[in-house]
Amino acid sequence: MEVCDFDKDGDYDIVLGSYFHRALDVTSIVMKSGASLPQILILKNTTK
Ligand SMILES: [Ca+2]
Repeated sequence: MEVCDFDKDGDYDIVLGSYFHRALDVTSIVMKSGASLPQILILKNTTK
């Protein structure tokens, strides 16, 4: 997790990264769901 002004608008945003202890966990989830998993999630602060 990182808190920074990602979009340079003067407000702090939150950047979350994904972490799996075992690579097999990722493979198992992707195989079951057929979906890809995000590597990062950016929560932009839109308050004024
Ligand atoms: Ca910002």
